[in-house]
Amino acid sequence: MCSEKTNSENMETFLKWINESDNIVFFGGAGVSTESGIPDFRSVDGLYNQKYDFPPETILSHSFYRKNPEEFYRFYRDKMLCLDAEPNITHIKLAELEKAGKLKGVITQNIDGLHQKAGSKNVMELHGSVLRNYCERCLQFVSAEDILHSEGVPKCPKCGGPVKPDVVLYEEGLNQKTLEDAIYYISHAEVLIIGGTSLAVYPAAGLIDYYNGDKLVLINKSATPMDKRADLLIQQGLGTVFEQIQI
Ligand code: CNA
Repeated sequence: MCSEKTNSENMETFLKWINESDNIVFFGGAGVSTESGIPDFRSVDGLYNQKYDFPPETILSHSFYRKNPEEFYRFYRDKMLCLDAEPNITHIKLAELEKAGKLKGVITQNIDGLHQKAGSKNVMELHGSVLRNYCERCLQFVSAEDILHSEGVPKCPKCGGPVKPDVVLYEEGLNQKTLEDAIYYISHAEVLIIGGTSLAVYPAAGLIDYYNGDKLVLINKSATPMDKRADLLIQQGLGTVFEQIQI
C-alpha cells in the first residue's frame, strides 16, 4: 500500500518533469524490450539452464566465442536473435519525445535495434547490434536474417571467412566514440531517465556517475544497487509508466 502511494506520487512528479523539460536523456537496458517479448538476462538464464552447459555471461564472452564458436552461435540464434520483435509503448513514446524536441538521445545496452525500429534517431548502442554482422577476414556485411538461417559458424558469402556479430562480448571493450557520446549526453542532461536495467554490468552501469542534475528518475521492476541515487524511484513496469506520457 505504502509503496503504491509513493509510486503514484512519484508518477505525478515524473510527468511534470517530462512536461517541463526539453533536455531529457534516456538510459536503458534489457527491461525496455521484455514487453516486446525479448527476455532479459535473468529470464534467459532461467530458461537456458536446461539447454546449455554454461551461464550466458560465459557463452557471450570473447574467449568462449573464440574457443567454441558453434556453441556460441547455437545460443546466439536461439536467445539473442529475436528478429520478429516489434517496438513496445516505451520505445514508441521515446521516439515521439525525441521528435517533439524534448528528448536528446537514447543510450542503450540493448542489441535488438528496437529503438530505431520505433523511429528514434539518436541512439547510442553501448553493446552494439545484432543487426550488424561482418566477415572477420574481408569485413563484408552480412544480415541478421542470413545469420539466423545459417548453420554452425556463419561463413562470408564472398570469401568464406567467419562472420562475427557487431556485439560487444564480455571481455571486449566498448566503442570509444559511443561511450564518449553517452557521457556527453548524460553529463548535459536536465532529466535523466534510467529504465529496465539491473545496473550490474560495467562499464555501462558506471555512466550514472556522469549525471550532474537533480532529476534522476529510476524506473525498474526490481531493486538495483543504485536505487539510493535516484531523485525519483518508480518500481513499475516501463509500459505502465510510459503509456501515461502525453506528448
Ligand atoms: P538485466 O541485467 O537482465 O536487467 C534487466 C532489468 O530490467 C531487471 O532488473 C528487471 O527487473 C528489469 N525489468 C524487466 N522488465 C521490465 C519492465 N517491463 N519494466 C521495468 N523493468 C523491467 O539487463 P541489463 O540491460 O541491465 O544488462 C545486462 C546485459 C543484458 C546487457 O549487456 C544487454 O546487452 C543484455 N541483453 C540485451 C537484450 C536486448 O537487446 N533486448 C536482451 C537480453 C540481454
